[in-house]
Amino acid sequence: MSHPISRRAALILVDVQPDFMPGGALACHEGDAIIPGIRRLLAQQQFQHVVATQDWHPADHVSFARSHPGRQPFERIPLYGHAQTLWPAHCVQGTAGAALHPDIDWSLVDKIIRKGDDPLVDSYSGFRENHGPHGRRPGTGLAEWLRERGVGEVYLAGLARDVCVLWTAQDAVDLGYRTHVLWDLTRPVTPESDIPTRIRYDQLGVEVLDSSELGPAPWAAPANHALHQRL
Ligand code: VGL
Ligand code: ZN
Repeated sequence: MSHPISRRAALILVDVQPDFMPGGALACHEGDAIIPGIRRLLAQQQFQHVVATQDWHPADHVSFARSHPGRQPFERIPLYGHAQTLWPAHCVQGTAGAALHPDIDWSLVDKIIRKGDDPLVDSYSGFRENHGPHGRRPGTGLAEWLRERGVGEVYLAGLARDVCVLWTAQDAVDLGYRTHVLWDLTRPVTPESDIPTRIRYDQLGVEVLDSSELGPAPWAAPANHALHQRL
């Protein structure tokens, strides 16, 4: 309890979806272990702004191994001049595995950003698509949404800490946000990558902390609230 949360901070929940959890199509190691902590964080209402991303692919998405005859999941192929990892089919639009996780009250979230719906382009970051056929990386609308609300700091949690959370953090840093990752509320697709992943966050200038270190949010304290009601 040493890390106060600014009024200008947003919590971004990345891809909290059953397909990234045990039993899902692209399960992260212990992916479901983040659920209780995320529920606790949302119940505490310490963030002025909360956003969620949702991986949302068509059935024939370019990132699926099955879209490339002869290829296997987790192989890498060149695509648009960059390496593309081929994944098992996951988060197919309208399936249970693609839903926002049913154990979280999503009415506590202000904005949901769907990504990965272009059949030809993957999208790891919540801010913009991966490289596509035209070289550009079109935005998802998240940066504009945050800018309109004066957000200057982001806290990331969700899945996977070595893929979509990492790419979202990288873009957040590039866009000038003070960027934090709540390490205990993330899990990896590849647990063996945890040490290099952690080093990568450090190199990016991302502050890595645990959710237990958060709070209070001085602007939201009950005492302040009572004072404002009297004024
Ligand atoms: C993700 C691989 C493919 C993620 C999404 O949410 O980290 N990883 N699509
Ligand atoms: Zn995906």
